[in-house]
Amino acid sequence: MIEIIENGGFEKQLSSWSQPTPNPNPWTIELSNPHTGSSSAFNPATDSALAATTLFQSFVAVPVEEIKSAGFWYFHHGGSGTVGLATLLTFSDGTAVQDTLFADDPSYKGDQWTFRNWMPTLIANPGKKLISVGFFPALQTRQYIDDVSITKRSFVDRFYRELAWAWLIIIGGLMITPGGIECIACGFVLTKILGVISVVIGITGFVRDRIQTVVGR
Ligand SMILES: [Ca+2]
Repeated sequence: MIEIIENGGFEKQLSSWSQPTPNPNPWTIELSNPHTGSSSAFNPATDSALAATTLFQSFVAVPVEEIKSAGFWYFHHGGSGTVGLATLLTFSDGTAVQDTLFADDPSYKGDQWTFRNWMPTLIANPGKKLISVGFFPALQTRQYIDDVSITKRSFVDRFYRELAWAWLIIIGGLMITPGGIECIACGFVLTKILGVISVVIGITGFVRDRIQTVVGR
């Protein structure tokens, strides 16, 4: 796994993060309420919300299909207004999608650190490449964010996992094939049973990996 986001835990102040100029809702580093480590990013919602993100990070384009996990932790004080949480995911083709969590959604929580998973929004945009994530200020609500993370499956991860499943299928297949691998200690019937089990495990593992890649779990 490869982490795409730099300084997602805000332990190095706001380095690697950008804010627009001017920014009516500037973000600062807070030491009083970290999710992990010693700091989080804080937005006091001092001015009316901009129709643009006020904190964002850009990175080398990563295909949605290669993303293993994506999300962040938020802590909102109170919770007035209809939109609890809004972020912007920008793609390399110039399009962008808002990931919005409404305040009346059962998964929206106030006054406690809560994880927001970006994966459902990302997998709804197959074939695109993510290049930036950004945060809108919460409406009339002070908010903290911490542990912003996007992980990508490394080539080695994917290669060895698929090789392992393929190996099981090949060996299992040879055990089933007449004149193939014969486990003399096991006997004919047990060799065939072990062969079938190997092939089934190999195929099931391969398919499950594919589904998990798409769903992002
Ligand atoms: Ca932190």
